[in-house]
Amino acid sequence: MTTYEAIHTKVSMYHQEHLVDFYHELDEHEQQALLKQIDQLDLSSIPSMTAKGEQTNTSITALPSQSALELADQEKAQLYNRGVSLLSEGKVAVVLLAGGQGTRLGHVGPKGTVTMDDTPETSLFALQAKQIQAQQREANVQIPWYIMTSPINDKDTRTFFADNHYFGLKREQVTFFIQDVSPAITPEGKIILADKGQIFQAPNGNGGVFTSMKKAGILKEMKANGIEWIFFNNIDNALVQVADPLFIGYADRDGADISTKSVKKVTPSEKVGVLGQRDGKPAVIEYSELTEEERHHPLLQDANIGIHLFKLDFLYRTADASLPYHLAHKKIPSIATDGTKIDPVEPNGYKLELFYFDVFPLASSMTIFQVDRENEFLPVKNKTGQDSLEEARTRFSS
Ligand code: UD2
Repeated sequence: MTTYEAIHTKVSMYHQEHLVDFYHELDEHEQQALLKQIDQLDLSSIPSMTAKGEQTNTSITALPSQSALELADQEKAQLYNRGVSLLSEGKVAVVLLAGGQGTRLGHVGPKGTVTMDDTPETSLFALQAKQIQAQQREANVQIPWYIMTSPINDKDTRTFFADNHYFGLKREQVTFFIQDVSPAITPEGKIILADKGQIFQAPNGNGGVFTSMKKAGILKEMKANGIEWIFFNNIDNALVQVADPLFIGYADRDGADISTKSVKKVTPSEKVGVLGQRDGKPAVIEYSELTEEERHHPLLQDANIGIHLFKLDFLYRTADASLPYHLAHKKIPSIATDGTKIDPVEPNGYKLELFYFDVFPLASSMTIFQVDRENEFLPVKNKTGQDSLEEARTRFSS
C-alpha cells in the first residue's frame, strides 16, 4: 500500500507536486491508482527541460560498409551456407518491433495488420511470417519469433495472429511481450496529467525493447535454448528478408557485437537514421537529429533500415543500460490547473521516447552490410507518396 505521504515526499523532491493537486477530489479507488502510477515512475530519468536542445558537440564520422552487391559469387555462397547452418543449429532467434502506433499511416489497429490487397495473408505480419517459414524449410528448423507490442495494440495483435492460425507457424514458436510506457512533459519539464487522477502515458519508444525482453525472461530463455544471434527488424518494411541467411553468415564471420543492413540514402532529407560513429563509437544518428551538413555528408550515406543482428551476449551485457530519452513534440490531452480538460490543437508537450540504437555505442564493434534498396527496403510510413502503403501495394500488385 503506497501512502500519500510517501508519494508527496517523492514528487516534492523532483518538483512534480502538481501531480497530487487534485488528490483530495478523487475517490479512494482513484487515489490508490494515482499513487501507484506515481510510485512506478522513475522521476530521476525525466529530462529537466533546461537541457532541451543542448547539442553536445560530438564528432560524427563514417564507418566503412561492405556492399553485398560486390561479394563474389563463391564468397556469397559460403556466407549463405554459413547462415543456413547457424539457423539449422537453432542458434538464431527473431525479434520484431511492433509496438509503434503508425499514426502517420492513419491505420486503425496494429501496423502489422496493414495489408497489400485487403486480405490478412498479405498483411505485414503475414509477409514476415512467410519469410520465417521459408527459412525454416531451407534450414529444417523451427525459428523462435519474439514480437514486441505495446499496451495499445497488444490485444489486437494477439487476436490477429490467433484468427489467422499464426500464418502457418506453430503457436509455441511465437512469443508476444509488451513494452513499457513513459509519461509526457511540458516545455517546463512538468509531467502531464491526462486527468485529475491519471498521468498521461504512451509507449516509451522502441528503445524499451531490451529491458522488456529481460523483464519477460526472454534473454534467459534464449540463452537456455542456445541462441547466439538475434535477428531484429521493424514491422513496417514490406520487403524485409527476415532471418536472411546471407546476412547471418556475414555477421557470424565478422563476429562484431552488431551487424546492420544499410541501403544508400536517396535524398539528404529522407526520414532514416544514418550509420556511422559518434566520438569513435558505433552509432545511428537519427534523421531528426542530423545537422544540414551531416544530411549531405558524402560519407554519411548508409541509411539505417532497422535490420540488425545482435550477439546475445551483447544484449545480455547492455539490457540494463539507461538510455537517453528523445523528446517528440506532440499534442498531449491534459488537465488545466483549474481542473478543466484540454484537447490541444497545437503540440503542447513532449513524449519521452527511447531509441533502441542508443545501445550501439556500448558495442565493441559494428559492421555494415549495404544491400540493394530495390529488393530489401520499402518502408510503409505514410498513406500515399514516398515511403507509403500506396507504393507498397503498387509493388505487390505488379
Ligand atoms: C525508424 C528508425 C530510423 C529508420 C527508419 C526506417 C528508430 C528510432 N528510427 O524511424 O532510423 O531506421 O525507421 O524505416 O527506430 N516501435 C515500437 N515501439 C514504439 C515505437 C516504435 O515497437 O514505441 C517500432 C515500430 O513498430 C517500428 C519501429 O519501431 O517497427 C520503427 O518505427 P518508428 O515509426 O518509431 O520509427 P521511424 O520510422 O521514425
